[in-house]
This record gives sequence, C-alpha cells and structure tokens, in this order.
Amino acid sequence: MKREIKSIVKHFCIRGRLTEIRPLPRGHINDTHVLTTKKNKHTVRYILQRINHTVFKDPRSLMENVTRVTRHIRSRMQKIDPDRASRQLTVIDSDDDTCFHKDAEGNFWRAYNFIEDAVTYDTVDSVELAYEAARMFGWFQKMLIDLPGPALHETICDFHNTPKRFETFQQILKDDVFKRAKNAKSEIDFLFANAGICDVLPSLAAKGEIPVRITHNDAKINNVMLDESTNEGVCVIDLDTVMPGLSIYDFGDMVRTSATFADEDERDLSKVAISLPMFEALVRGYAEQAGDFLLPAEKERLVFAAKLITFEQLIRFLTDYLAGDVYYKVHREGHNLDRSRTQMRLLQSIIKQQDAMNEVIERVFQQVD
Ligand code: ADP
Ligand code: GN1
Ligand code: MG
Repeated sequence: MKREIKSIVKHFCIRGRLTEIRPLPRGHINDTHVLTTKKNKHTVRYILQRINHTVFKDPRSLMENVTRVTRHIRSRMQKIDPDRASRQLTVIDSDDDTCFHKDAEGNFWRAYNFIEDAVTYDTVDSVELAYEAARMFGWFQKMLIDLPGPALHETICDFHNTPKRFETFQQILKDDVFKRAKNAKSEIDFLFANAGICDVLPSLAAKGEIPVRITHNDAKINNVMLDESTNEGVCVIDLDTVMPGLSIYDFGDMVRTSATFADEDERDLSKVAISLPMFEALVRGYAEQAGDFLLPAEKERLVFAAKLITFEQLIRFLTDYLAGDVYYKVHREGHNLDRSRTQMRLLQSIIKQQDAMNEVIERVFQQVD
C-alpha cells in the first residue's frame, strides 16, 4: 500500500521530500492519509484522499465543486480575516493541471493542505463545542450565499430524497438476502410507523416554500476543524456533498451529532438522548451566523428537520445493515444495526422534547433578530 501511495503522491504538486505516509482511519466513506514532507528542515503535511467512486460516481464534477467552493471561501476570507484565510481547505494541484489524479486501477485521488494545530471531535462534550460547531456550519452556509453560478453539481443524486430512501429500504427488506430482518424487528416496525416524516420537507421544497441554497449536507461534528488551543472554529472540511440543498438539513445533522453526548454507534442506549442545554448552545451558534438569511419558513422547521434527518439516517443505516454492509465502513458485526438503534433512540428523544426544542428556537432567534 505504502509503495502504491508513494507513486500516487508523485502526481501532486507538493513541496519537499516525502518522509512519512500515515493512514487516518476516520470517516465512513473515503480513505484518508496524512503525508509528511521535509524541505530544508521545514516539515509540511498534506492530506491525501482516495475518493470512494462507488459512492461518488462522478469524481471529476465533485472536484470541480470542491475547487470552486474552496477558492470562493478563501478569497472571501482574505478580505475579511486574512489569518483564517490561510487555514482554509486548499486543493493541491496535480501534475496534469487538474485537481485530482486517476490511477491505473481507476481510483481517483486528491490532496489538500493539512490544517495544522486544529482538531476534530467525534462527539461533543461541552456546550461551548456545540455552539462553535454550529456557528461554523452557519458560517459555511453564509460564505456560499454569493457563490457565482452556475449551480453546483449534484454529487449524489437524491441525496436527501427521504421518500426514495424509504422505497429502497422497503425493496431491500422484501428481498432480505442476508436474512437479517429478523434481528431488526422493532426498528423496522418503527420505520413503518413513522414513514409520514419522509415527505414533509421535500414537498415543501418542491412547492418553493423553502428555498434551495448551497449546503454542506454532511454537517457532522467531525467535519469541523477547531483550533487545538482555543477550540475556536477554523474551517469546515469534507466537502464532497456540498451542493444545492436545504439549509435546515444541515441544521438537522448538527442536532443529530452535536446535541447529544452519545457516539453515533453507542450501544448503551441509556446514554442516547438530546441534551437541551447542548441544543440551545447549538441553536445560538447557528443563529449567530444564519439568523439574518434564514426565512421564517425555514426557522419554523428547524426542529422538524432534526427529526427528518435522524429518521433518514436511521433508514440509511438499517438499509445498509439489511443489504450486507455495502455502503458504510463497518468495524464490528452488527455495526450498522447498532448505528440504526442509536438513531432510533435519538429520534424518540427528539419527539419527546420537540415542544421544548421549538421554544428554544423561538426564544433564541427572537434575541438575534
Ligand atoms: P470522510 O469523508 O471519510 O469523513 P474527511 O474529509 O472528513 O473524510 O476526513 C476524515 C478526517 O481526517 C477528518 O475528520 C479530520 O480529522 C481529518 N482531516 C481531513 N482533512 C484534513 C485536513 N485538510 N487537515 C487536517 N486533518 C484533516
Ligand atoms: C457519511 O463521510 P462521512 O463519514 O463524514 C455519509 C453521510 C452520513 C454519515 C453518517 C457521502 O459521512 O451522509 O450522514 O456518514 N456520507 C455520504 O455518519 O454518504
Ligand atoms: Mg468526514
């Protein structure tokens, strides 16, 4: 593997001599490596990623999106906060002047600058962290409001088409090739009982009642980089799914991953719940950045979006469990089933607390308006 990666690295315009290649086994989709290079005693690090082209069927269009988005953010930041501009994600050129390299086996690779002195967290352990993560995703949406046209490519079709995801689930369940449905009876019953959730936001968007904006679409806590010493937001990463979408879906993903202390695959379900103080911090962070562009129709559906995104994630994990773990990387038997159980418990917690959560939204947005 190392030799193979060395030959890939040669195709990127990186400075210095390659001294180390270290895998960074995080995330469910791509393969990530940290590269270290040395030049005249200076150490420079880079990120090298193999794009999962089973998931992202058109890596060229994806990289076109990522290049446009990263350039736009950097140039905006150069005007308003030059120190932070240099800590934004930058795509490293490849030797054929594209921003990726296609190897002999048909794999697509890309390289980024390594964001130094910054960290990502898989779970949130304080209100400060919840606030900062949400502030960063709000900032990200704000930065892209004036991205010049044309529209970004849809890197995964029907990504948030929850009704379609539910149909796929039903088909996979009908076939039950791996005979796993018997292990997930209560989760399957729950899905059917709550299927009405799926359609609400897609139909409001289709009627034009909620605007389509440029959104991140994977607004998980571990896709925000925070300064190692101050925990202040530095940049947003993992831009593969940045495309036209509903801003409130990003908010939903923030709630799913940053308003709870639990891991996404926590097996002790007694730990899985929405924490109202964390939720409030998150709303404050998001409202600080997004308060001035969100329409009332969006603000009113923020809590619903959290429900829908958690439900969608439950459908996705359960579908993958029944399909034999073909989409998400798994690290133990029943991993996708564990992940679906966590989503189900989280959704039950949102449903239980939705009135209180809506009160928080109303109160916080009134304060920032
Ligand atoms: P995935 O799509 O697999 O989640 P990510 O792009 O989110 O891949 O990268 C996985 C992890 O690698 C991130 O959570 C972060 O910790 C680290 N990482 C990614 N890009 C950078 C970067 N440019 N600088 C430093 N660390 C990074
Ligand atoms: C995947 O790449 P990663 O691990 O950040 C997935 C998201 C899911 C998430 C669940 C392209 O994100 O949509 O919400 O797992 N990415 C893709 O943790 O499907
Ligand atoms: Mg990620």
